[in-house]
Amino acid sequence: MKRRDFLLGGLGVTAGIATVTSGSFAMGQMMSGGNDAYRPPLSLQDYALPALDEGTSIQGKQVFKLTLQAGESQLLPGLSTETIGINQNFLAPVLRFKKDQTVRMEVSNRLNETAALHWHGMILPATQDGGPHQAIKSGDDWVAEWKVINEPATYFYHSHTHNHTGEQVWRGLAGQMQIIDEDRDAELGIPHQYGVDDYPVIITDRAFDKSGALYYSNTRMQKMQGMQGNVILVNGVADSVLKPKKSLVRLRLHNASNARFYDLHFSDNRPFQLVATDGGMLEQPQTLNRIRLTPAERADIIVDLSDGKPVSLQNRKGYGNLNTGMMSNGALDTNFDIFHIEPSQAEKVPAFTTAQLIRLPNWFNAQGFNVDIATTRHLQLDMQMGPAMMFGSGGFFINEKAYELNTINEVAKANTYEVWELRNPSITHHPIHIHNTQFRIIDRNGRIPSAAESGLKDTVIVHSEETVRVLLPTGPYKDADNPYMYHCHIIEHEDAGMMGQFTVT
Ligand SMILES: [Cu+2]
Repeated sequence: MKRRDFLLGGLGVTAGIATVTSGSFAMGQMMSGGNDAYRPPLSLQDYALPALDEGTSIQGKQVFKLTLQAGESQLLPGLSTETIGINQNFLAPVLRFKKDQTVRMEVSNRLNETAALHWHGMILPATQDGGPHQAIKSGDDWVAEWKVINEPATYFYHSHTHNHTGEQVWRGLAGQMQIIDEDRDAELGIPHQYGVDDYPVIITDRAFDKSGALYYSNTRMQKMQGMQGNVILVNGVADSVLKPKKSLVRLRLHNASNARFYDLHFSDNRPFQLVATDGGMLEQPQTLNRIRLTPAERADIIVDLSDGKPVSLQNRKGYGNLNTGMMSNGALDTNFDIFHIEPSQAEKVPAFTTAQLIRLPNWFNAQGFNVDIATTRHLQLDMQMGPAMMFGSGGFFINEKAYELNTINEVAKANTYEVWELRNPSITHHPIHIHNTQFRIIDRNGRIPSAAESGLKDTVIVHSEETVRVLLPTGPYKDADNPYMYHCHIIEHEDAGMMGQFTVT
């Protein structure tokens, strides 16, 4: 089936949708500043459900065997692409486990290069975190083990290799983790059956050259806007169609792109319920008809498809670093489809009506803090526009320092609460990720954030000219020697130096 047939053919799609989606055809011709990105005509493919890995129970632990490997993938029709992945040639299985389990990740690096594998969002000992200090040399093995104390939600695992995170993630070293609680989901009426009514939607963008090779550029200009591509993949497949088995589905939206921001909505503007963000559920479902996701952010949404009508998840242009300041790039900042849903065969099930989900920790309210604040840290995100940026090796700083492997920038006390004030005077937006914690956003430029941002988070967008305060628990693990990272999750910014490290003692 050609995409035109899906958009215009006998599926009852209205002309209105076709008008909106026609923007995506223009993407085929667009280029980003000077690269020769290639996008062949694509035809619709089936939604790709990632392999599910729930581990093997061995002596009270959930054991996962993860092999980093290289291979060939067919990402574009008729062309072969060299990629890397985990237990597969491109991207990775979805890892599912439960709170209170001890997980043991046995990682084998069968790539011809050093790699590191980070468990994004997890609260765990620093030596198990998989940051740049836990590099795994080619041919070596590494084991990470921790007791799961995070809340059920959608998480991320990906390369975090010193200076090479961006290109390794781009080539495919990334996947989704899910902490699940099926009993609680059942009580709340939240879809939770993997591949039946609960679907990962891991969104990445990639650029290719005409031979089908992945195109990755590290020029100064590319670093500033981050590496973005003109082919949108969901779970590694472009232009796919999900045919859900039930009429009420949970989509685990996951921005696994290096740098691209998404402003997501459905083609018929239908509402959906946001039930969880990065690190756990919201207190109440939020009814929305659009949601923004910057790199590394996740959102679990519930969508009612009981009308049986096909619908597309789409990006609306106008959000992200491609339209700020001198970065303005109309070619890449455009409307396009993410993927399609065709629910005519879905079994009809009751609508989602739950009003109250959970209670969040009561760390603060409009009157002030309910916990003692051990420290307030001030972190300034800087992009130097002078010679250092254009000709030097750096230009990306936090508090005027580029990342150094052997510098501890901050020291926190275990089992305390801190306020981190993230200030962004630079010309682009920066999604900031802090390891080993799930925080809550206090305010943006002094204003209480939207209800959609009221839950547990590990990544927060700090827009240009914005100051965002977050309240974070430092966690139970003490280690004076081994640090955790905090950094911009536009991975090219991270690799270029917009990262620091802290210990918890
Ligand atoms: Cu950044």
